Amino acid sequence: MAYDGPFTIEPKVSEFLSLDPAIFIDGDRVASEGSATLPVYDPSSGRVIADAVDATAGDVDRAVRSADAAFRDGRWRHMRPADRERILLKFADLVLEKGETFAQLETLEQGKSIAISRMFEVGASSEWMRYVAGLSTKISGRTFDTSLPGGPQHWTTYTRREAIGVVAGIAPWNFPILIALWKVMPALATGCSVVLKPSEVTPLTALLLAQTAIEAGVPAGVFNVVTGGGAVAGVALTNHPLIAKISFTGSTATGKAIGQTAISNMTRVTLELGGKNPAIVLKDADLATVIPGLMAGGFLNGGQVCAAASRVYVEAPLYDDLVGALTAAINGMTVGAGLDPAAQVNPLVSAAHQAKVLSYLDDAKAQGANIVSGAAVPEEGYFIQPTLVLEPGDNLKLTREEVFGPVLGITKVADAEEAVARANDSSLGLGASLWTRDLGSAMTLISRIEAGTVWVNSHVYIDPNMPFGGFKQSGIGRDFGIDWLDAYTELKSVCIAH
Ligand code: TXE
Repeated sequence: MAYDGPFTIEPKVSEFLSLDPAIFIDGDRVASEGSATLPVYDPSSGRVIADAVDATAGDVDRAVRSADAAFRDGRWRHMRPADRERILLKFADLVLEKGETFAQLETLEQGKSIAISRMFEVGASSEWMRYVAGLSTKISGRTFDTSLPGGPQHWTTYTRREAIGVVAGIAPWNFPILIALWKVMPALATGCSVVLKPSEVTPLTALLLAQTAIEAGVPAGVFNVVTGGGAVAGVALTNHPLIAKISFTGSTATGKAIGQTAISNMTRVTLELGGKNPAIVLKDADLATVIPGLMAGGFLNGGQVCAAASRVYVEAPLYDDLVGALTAAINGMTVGAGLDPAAQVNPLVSAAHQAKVLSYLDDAKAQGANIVSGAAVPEEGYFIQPTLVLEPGDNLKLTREEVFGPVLGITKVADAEEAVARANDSSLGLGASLWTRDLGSAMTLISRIEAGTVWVNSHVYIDPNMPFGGFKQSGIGRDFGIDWLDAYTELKSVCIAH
C-alpha cells in the first residue's frame, strides 16, 4: 500500500506504509494468527494507504502473556528508577528525532493538519513524556504514626506504592500519539508492562511508538501493541484476566461497557470520556480575546477534541457582535488536506464520523435551527464546513450529545445565572470556560461549574502538571499531575512490630 496524493512525503513514511500488516509483541513486529485486516484511509481523499491487522483474541492473549512475563521477571519494574527514567527520556528524544515521520504518518491516517501533528502529536507528546519520565524517580509512600498497643512493643508503619501489573491502554483516534502516550508513559514510569490498542481507524503510529521504545532501551515485552476493532481485540483485552488496570479514552457508551467489565473482574480502571463543554461569555468580556479563543476551542483538530468548546452561552449585549465576528472567522478559514500546512479546515477522521456529524446538522435543520455555514469544502474527502448553530435549543440532539466536529452552538442568555444553569444542564462535565474581564465574577462562578477543568479567558489548554478528567459521565479518575502514577500502582500498608 502507498500514499499517491499530491504532497511529498518522507521515504521513511512510504516505507512504513508498505510494511506487511503486523502487531507488536515481545519487541518485534509479528504477524497475526489470523488473516483479517483493516484498511487505513487517507481522510483527505478516502483512498486506502495501508492495511492493519484486525487482531484476534488469540493475538491479544499472546500480547498480554508477553507483557505479563516481562512484568513478572522484573526486567523493567525492578530496574533502578533512575535507569527507567533515563530510558524514558531517551524514548522522548527519539520521538522528537523521528518527529517528522510521526507527524506525517499521523496526518496521513488521521487527516489532521501537519502543523497540529508537529505541535501536539510530536512536540506536546515529548513534553508529556519527559514530565512522566521524571515521575519514575519520585514514587514514594509515607510513614505514619499509629495507636496500636504500645509497651515494650514498638511499631513502624508505612505505605509503599507498587507497580500494578499489566496495563491495557485503549486509545481513540483524535490524538492517536499523544493520548496513547498518556496511557503508555505512566505505565512504563511505574514499572508496569502495557498492551496498547489504538483505534482501528488510526492504528499506524502506535506500532512506530513501540518500535521506538525498544530502540530507547525499554525491554522487549514491556510495551506491546495490538491493532484491531473494539468488538474483538478491545473486548479480549479489557476482559483478559491478566490485565490489572485499564486506561481508556473514548466515548461514554464504550467507557460504561468497559467500566462494567472492569468492576466484574476488579480490574482498576481510569475512564476519560466525552464532553459537551460550555463556554460562558459575560457581557464585559474582551471580544478580541474571545473570538480567537473560541475559534481554537471549538475548531482545533476539526472539533475532534474531548474538551472542545461546543455550547456557547453569551450575555445578550455581546450576542450580535460575537456571532458576527465568529461568522467572519469561519468564512475566512482556509480549507485543505492535512498535509497542506496552511489549511485550517481539514477532513474529519473517517467517512463514518463525517456521516455522524452531518446527521446532527441534518437533525438541527429539520428542527428549524438557524445554521451558519463557513468556508466551502471539497466533495472528495471527509470534510465538514465549520458551522455555527444559532439558538439551538436545550433539547436539540446537537446540544445534548457530543458532536465531535467543527460545530459551535451559540445561545443568548439574560445573565450569568442563566448561563451557569444551562451550562450545567448536561450529563457530561469534562471542561468549561468563562470569558470575562472581571476576575471577581470569574472566581464566584468557577466553583459553581460542574466540570473537571474550568478555563478563564482561554479554552482547551492542557498541561502535564494540571490534572485532567471529568465530572459526571465524562469519566472516572484523573490523568496528569504529580499524583498521576497513583492510578498505576497499588498502595501497600506495612506494619512492623519490633
Ligand atoms: O469511540 P469508541 P469511537 C467520542 C466522539 C466520537 C464517539 C465515537 O463523540 O464520535 O466517541 O467514537 C475501542 N471494548 N470520542 O467509535 O467506541 C475502540 O476500538 C474495548 C471521544 O471511535 O469509544 C477504540 O480504540 N474497547 C473521545 C476506543 O475504544 C473498545 C475520543 C474508542 O472507541 C470497545 C474519541 C469495547 N467494547 C471518540 N469498543 C475522547 N474522550 O477524547 C470500542 N473500543
